[in-house]
Amino acid sequence: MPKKISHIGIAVTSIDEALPFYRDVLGLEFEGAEVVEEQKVKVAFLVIGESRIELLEPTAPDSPVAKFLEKNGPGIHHLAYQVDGLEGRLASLKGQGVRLIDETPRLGAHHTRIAFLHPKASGGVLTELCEPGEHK
Ligand code: CMX
Repeated sequence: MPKKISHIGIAVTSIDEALPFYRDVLGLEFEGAEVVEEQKVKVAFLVIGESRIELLEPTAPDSPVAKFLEKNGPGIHHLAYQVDGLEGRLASLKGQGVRLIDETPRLGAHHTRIAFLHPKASGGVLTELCEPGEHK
């Protein structure tokens, strides 16, 4: 079983413009921001219980988040579940015929290893599985 909701990803055009709502209006703890080169996004994390809100700002015109914003505007982009044994889970999902975007994990924020399932395989919700690395 997945262990918990790791985070909810929200696509924004500008983290600087979106952050005050989450940090100052809702009062969530701002944990920090970083660029995830491999995903062509800048991310900012806000802590909520055991989970996080992840604001996603594209860093390049060909970022997946840029395409999402163009099509849908800002809003909920993906749901991420924390799991153990990410490679094994991906192999098992593949064996069940689930359409994967990433058959092997990629590097995400916070030294986390991540992999996405295709939204067409999960009822229209882009789904991420993630497993914290040794630094988290
Ligand atoms: N949630 C739900 N559906 C989505 C979606 C999303 N975030 N993004 C795309 N889709 C849907 C589209 O609406 C479209 O559906 P229709 O065919 O019914 O119109 C379909 O998926 C194809 O979408 P597209 O706009 O043509 O875009 P692509 O196929 O080029 O890419 C996807 C879509 C999901 C494969 C791509 O965005 C991807 O690989 N995402 C995973 C990586 C990622 O999102 N990284 C950013 C976050 C990184 C992080 O959190 O660190």
